[in-house]
Amino acid sequence: MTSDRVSPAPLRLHVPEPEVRPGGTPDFSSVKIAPAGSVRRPEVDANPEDIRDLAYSIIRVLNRQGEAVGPWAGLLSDEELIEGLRHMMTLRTFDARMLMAQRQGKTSFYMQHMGEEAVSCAFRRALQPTDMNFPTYRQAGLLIAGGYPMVDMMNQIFSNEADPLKGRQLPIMYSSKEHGFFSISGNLGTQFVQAVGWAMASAIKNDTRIAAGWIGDGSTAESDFHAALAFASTYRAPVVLNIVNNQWAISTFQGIARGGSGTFAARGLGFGLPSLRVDGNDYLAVHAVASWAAERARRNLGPTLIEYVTYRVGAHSTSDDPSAYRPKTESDAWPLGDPVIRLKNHLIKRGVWSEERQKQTEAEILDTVISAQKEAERHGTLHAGGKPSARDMFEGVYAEMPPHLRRQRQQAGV
Ligand SMILES: Cc1ncc(C[n+]2csc(CCOP(=O)(O)OP(=O)(O)O)c2C)c(N)n1
Ligand SMILES: [Mg+2]
Repeated sequence: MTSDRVSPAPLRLHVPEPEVRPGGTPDFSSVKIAPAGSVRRPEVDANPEDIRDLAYSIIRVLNRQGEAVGPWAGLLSDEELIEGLRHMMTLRTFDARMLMAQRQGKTSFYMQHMGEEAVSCAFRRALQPTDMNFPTYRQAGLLIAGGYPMVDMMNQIFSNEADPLKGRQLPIMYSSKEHGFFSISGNLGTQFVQAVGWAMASAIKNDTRIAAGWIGDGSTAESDFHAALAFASTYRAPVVLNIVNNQWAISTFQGIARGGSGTFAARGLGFGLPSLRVDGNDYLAVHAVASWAAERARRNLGPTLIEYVTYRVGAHSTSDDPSAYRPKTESDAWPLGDPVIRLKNHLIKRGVWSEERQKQTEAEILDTVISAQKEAERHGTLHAGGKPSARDMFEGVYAEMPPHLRRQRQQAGV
């Protein structure tokens, strides 16, 4: 008889809390980090069932002494690594200049990559130029490392007369089919399903191109993330599914979206996907794991889920102030270090680089970025100079313009 029972305690929810708040001492002691070189490298055709442990560790190549160690090391030549360092440094300089341009009112908005440069720069090297990325707003390294002209990126940021997207996208939401960079969508999560759909289409057409989907830790809470995994798993789509866990989703710490799964990579296990976790601040590790996954996709062995463990050092965007929600020194305490410094130290250790060459290269890159900026500014900035024509609004949407738009265009006199 239910009426005799003691009434149960009221129900309540569990709301995860970040360990430290502003004013507190940063603490990453709960981040378990496997020693560099300690995680095995399975064969590319490994059965996902046999490598479930890789979702709970962290694949790392560069150790604290700057040496490349273990089974994931040794894929890139000295020249390729130096080029990789240059890409990351270029992205960092590009960010610094564009952040300043935003403060000067030359663009309305900017988002930087500080701390996460290795992820997109090293990933790009693992793909073929004809493969297709479905990026978020924090993977401009795909363009920089893919040789996309910086001037075109800046023209887009300034929404000027030479903006390849004609002012139709928010600044930094680039798009370039030729460079395998699908138009960025501000609606989080959508890139993941589209990447899987594109990969399925590629297989249906008997093509050889693979796709890469990109999502942030916070955005994995979107339904699209789970729908993408279901389709990728069922049809074994030729796609690499990338989760960039930079610890924060604007002001929300990663514990909210991660839930009870332990790691973001572990989400893939329920879908039977090979799920790997990698040190996102280690250029060599990112490249090695991305190459493993790309080969798997290309050999028709199906999708791979990769979690990049990294840290968003800067603000979420120019509209954000992180001091409101995390200690100011938190990034200094991040245990995986800085991707640029780590690769630099590795190259010095290899005897192919020096602090002096680093300084020279920094100066060279700054010159290149400044001249690109000067060229872009000649085409206009947010409040000065040339703008895309109002006529552009009507172009490139319909093969045949409907009568009501033709009338509107006539009325506008463009
Ligand atoms: C569907 C949707 N919901 C909310 C937003 C607002 N929003 C923009 S960025 C962001 C945080 C995303 O965090 P994360 O996925 O971790 O990516 P990160 O910015 O850290 O790279 C939010 C909530 C959005 N753009 N789209
Ligand atoms: Mg995030």
